[in-house]
Amino acid sequence: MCWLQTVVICFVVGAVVGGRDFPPNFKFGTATAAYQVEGAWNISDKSPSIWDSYVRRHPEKIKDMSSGDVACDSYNQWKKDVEIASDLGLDFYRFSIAWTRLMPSGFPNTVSEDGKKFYNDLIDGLLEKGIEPVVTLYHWDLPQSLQDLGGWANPLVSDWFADYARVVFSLFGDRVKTWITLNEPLIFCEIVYNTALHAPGILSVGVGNYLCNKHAMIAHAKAWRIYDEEFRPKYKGKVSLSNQILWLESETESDEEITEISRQFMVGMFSHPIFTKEGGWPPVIEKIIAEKSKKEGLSKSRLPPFTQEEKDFVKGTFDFYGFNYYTSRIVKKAKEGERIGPWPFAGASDLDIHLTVRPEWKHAATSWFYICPEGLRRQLAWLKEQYGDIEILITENGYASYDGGVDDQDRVQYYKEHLEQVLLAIEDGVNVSGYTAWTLIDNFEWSDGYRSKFGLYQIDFEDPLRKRTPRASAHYYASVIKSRSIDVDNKLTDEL
Ligand code: PNW
Repeated sequence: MCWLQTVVICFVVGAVVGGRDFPPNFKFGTATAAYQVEGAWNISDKSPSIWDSYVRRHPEKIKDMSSGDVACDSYNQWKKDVEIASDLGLDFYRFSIAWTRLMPSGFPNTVSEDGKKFYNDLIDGLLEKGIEPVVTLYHWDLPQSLQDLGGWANPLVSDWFADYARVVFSLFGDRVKTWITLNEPLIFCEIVYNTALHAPGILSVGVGNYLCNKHAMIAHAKAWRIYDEEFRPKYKGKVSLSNQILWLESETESDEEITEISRQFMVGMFSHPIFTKEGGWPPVIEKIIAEKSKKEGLSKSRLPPFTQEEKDFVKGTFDFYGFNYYTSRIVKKAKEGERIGPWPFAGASDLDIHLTVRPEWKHAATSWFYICPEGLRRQLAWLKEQYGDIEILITENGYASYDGGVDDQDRVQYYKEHLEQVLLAIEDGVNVSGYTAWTLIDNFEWSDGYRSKFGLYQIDFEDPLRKRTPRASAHYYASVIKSRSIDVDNKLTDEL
């Protein structure tokens, strides 16, 4: 073989292999959320959250009539969670703090000793194993006492949240360097008030959702500014929020405009106020809702405006972009009387669109889940185009199955295909700094109860100790982390 051939072959092989490897500083993690895993719902001085109340008032809203009362019992079994996180070789573990466990009255006049100890132990346990704690302040479990005062529809919620954030930063900020203020306002505002399918189960279509959206943006900004002024100088951490995004694609070229408007609706609503120079709602969305509200005979838009002062206060309150990705949709203009299509969609009522999926996208084990790995890369490119070259941390991505077995090759496939898209996005020049698998262990999947499973580890929910068993996907993910490459064995072995 002549030298030129050798060089060409080496170059091609190098490019292919290189393209399958993650950059050396890329971080891998898994995520959970307090209500989904902790259990111990009424232990010690913990007060009820909106989910504790919701599953009692509306057991019929949960497919298997279950609750998170015990869940994975992580409140008692947290050492096992740390152990398996360490077995996987995780760089970080993302979990959330239950506001009602740490501050039972919802206000900073009560800080629970038990709550403090639980999160201190968990954080220290992770650090001892060399795993970085990534902490979410709010993953949907508002204190019921604050819900009784209006919850996310009351503008005061941003002060309640800010007070809570200050307590959390002051207790754990010395050891936690990456913070997520809010998980998916799209879901806990838009979906909740437009469908009442999650706690608190209040239906207020086109009104409650927008109040919540605005208050969530202000709450996030207050928390970020508190961190920035009072904690960043000594702790030097990073704070952002996590947005859940369905990649939206147009069916035909003529639907491109409405598709872009839909993206602004779904992503822009929770990003434009924070991540753009001008701040505030995406102008196109503000206009649509104002016009609709006027036609409806209202004196003001249902979307509460930001004052200039509020715009300035909210914009720029980020250190990275937190992004949760699961699925995609095709957007078409709705025909007369046509419904929005497969749940969920932000502000469905104000956009006359119909969402579908491509026939080749396989359905996973929950109503809204169709598999489209390419959507992840396209969404990452769109985020860069819209908000600039900012660091993006993928804070969730994972697969739902009904089958709880351990040889979960379909989940392995999902991870492989999505990690491949992350690599391609990095090649495209998007600054993706890390990836989080949802989720470490099977857990309470909100209105699906325990029917759909997302875990790398299977949980035996019949076992009082909630035994954790690694699935093939856990072996695969551990190998990916170890080799920093996606081309690894996906067989079930007894290594973990
Ligand atoms: C996220 N969608 O919710 C949440 O952050 C997790 O608590 C949850 O368990 C996980 O994803 C799986 O559901 C989502 O409609 C809710 O595309 C809805 C969607 C995606 C994620």
